[in-house]
Formats: sequence, structure tokens, C-alpha cells
Amino acid sequence: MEFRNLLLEVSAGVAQVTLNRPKALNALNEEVFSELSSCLDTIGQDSSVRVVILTGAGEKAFVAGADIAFMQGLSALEARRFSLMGQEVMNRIEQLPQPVIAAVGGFALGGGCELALACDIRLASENARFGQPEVNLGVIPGFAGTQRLARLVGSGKAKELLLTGDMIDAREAHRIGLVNRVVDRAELLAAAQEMAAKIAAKGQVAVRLCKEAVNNGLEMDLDRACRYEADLFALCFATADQKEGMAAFIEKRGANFIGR
Ligand code: DAK
Repeated sequence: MEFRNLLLEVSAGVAQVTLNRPKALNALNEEVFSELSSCLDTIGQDSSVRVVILTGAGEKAFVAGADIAFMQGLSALEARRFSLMGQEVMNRIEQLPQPVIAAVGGFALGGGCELALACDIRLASENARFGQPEVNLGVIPGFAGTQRLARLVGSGKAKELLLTGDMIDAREAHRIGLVNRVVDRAELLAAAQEMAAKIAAKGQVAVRLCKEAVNNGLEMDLDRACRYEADLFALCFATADQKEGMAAFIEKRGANFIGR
């Protein structure tokens, strides 16, 4: 598939999606959201894709936020439409059957931080910077940042970042749980590919159900969530992967999962 603002490469079951507007630090506008939406549609329906990596082109930024030049002249109704488009893309990432790893090299600000938050796992390079600077522009985050950030790092830290607009570096992001791991800039994509390959080698039904269990379970009380987990666990026993995985363990060999 060809896009103006994205690069999509699929290899060995891993789709790498690169936001490709480096001159604007990969800022998000309607065209980018529309392309991301079709790209995610294609990936979601492609069962050969087991894991997705989302990253930004250039050395400086993952995504420096929503495109301020684009937003500057929006009417309230257009702003609402833009916000809903962005939220739809973020939700689609969260609900994509495959796990999504954000490889964050450089700035992840505003909508860029929100995009990383919608992913399942965040790897950051040493030079990564995170923040929700919307208050500096007289607005609040519009792509669910107030919600996902608070759920991930707790309301106290989230409010500090949201109210001050301060940027934090990769080490601090790691310390507060916003980032899973910090690596050298030169190692970022290799680290993401290595993690993706590790996940891609597992039973794919189980991988997808894990993502679903965590995402949906977090919206439930613990009793209901545990019963939900039991249902998904039971579902695994209807798959060839469960039979293969357990047989391989008993027979002391590597499992050969087929994703069914
Ligand atoms: N939008 C558009 N262009 C951007 C941009 C952005 N967010 N960030 C950077 N650029 C452009 C710069 O304008 C510059 O373009 P040229 O001048 O070269 O044409 C180029 O990228 C390089 O940027 P700098 O020259 O500024 O580079 P520096 O290294 O000096 O600074 C920086 C890097 C990331 C610290 C700085 O560029 C910066 O502060 N950028 C803005 C970061 C920011 O404020 N991000 C949050 C954006 S607001 C809502 C919907 C959505 C949102 C909110 C509400 N509703 C509808 C309710 C979301 C809001 C946001 O994400």
C-alpha cells in the first residue's frame, strides 16, 4: 500500500508503520489520521501480521503532536471532528487484534504522547522526550490523553504533566511507568524488532486474547474481570495452539504454533 505520510513494511509477520513527515516532526493532521486509519484496517484484517511496530521518521521525533499549523484556524466544529478522528485512530490501535509496540525516538508530545499511550508497549530511545504541552496552547489534550495517561501512571503524575505542560526525559518516563524500556537511539528499531519477533513466535490466539483480556478487564470490577479471564482461558482449549504448546512442553521440544 502507498501512502503520502506513512511507510508500511511487512516482514516475517511484523508490520512496521513509520509516520513520515520528518520536516514537521511527524505532526498529526487529518490526512495522517485518515491514512493511519486505512493502514490499520488493512493490518487488522491481515492474519499474516502478528505484531505491529509504530515509529516516526527522522532522528528528532516520534510525533511532536497534533499539527499546530493545521489546528490554528479550525472552527469549534472542525476541532471536534479532528478530535473524534484522532480518538478513533487511537481506539483502533488499542483494539487492533495484534499487539502494537511504539518505538519512540525523540519527541512524543501532545498527540504524539497520546499515540504512544494507545500502543500496548512503549520502547524509548535515550533522547526521547514525553509531554502533554497542550496547556501552553490554551487547549487540553483531545485524543484521550487525560484518560490514558492517568490510567497508566496514576492521576497524580498525570495531572502534574497535564497541568505544567513539562517535558520529561526517557529515564523519568521509564521511572513513572510511561515507558517499558529505554535503549540507545541506534538500537531502538532493532530492540523493537527483537521484541516483536519474540511475540510473533508465540501462539497468536493466546497473544491476541492476552491483549483483549487486559484491555477489556481494566474496564470491569475484579470479580467480573476474573470470570472474563476464565472464559478466554477456556477458549484457548478450543485451539490447536493450546494442544501443540502443551504437547511440545511434555515432549521437551519447541512448539510449532499455527495461530488457530
Ligand atoms: N505541529 C506542526 N509543526 C510542528 C509541530 C507541531 N506540533 N512541532 C514541530 N513542528 C515543526 C516546526 O514548526 C518546524 O517547522 P519549520 O519551521 O522548520 O517549517 C519543524 O517542525 C521543526 O521544529 P522546531 O524548529 O520547533 O524544532 P526544535 O528542535 O527547535 O523544537 C519541539 C522541537 C518539539 C520542542 C518544538 O517543535 C515544539 O515545541 N513543537 C510543538 C510541540 C507541541 O506543542 N505539541 C503539542 C501539539 S498540541 C484537540 C485535538 C488535538 C489536540 C488537542 C485538542 N481538540 C480538538 C480538543 C492535540 C494537541 C496537540 O498535540
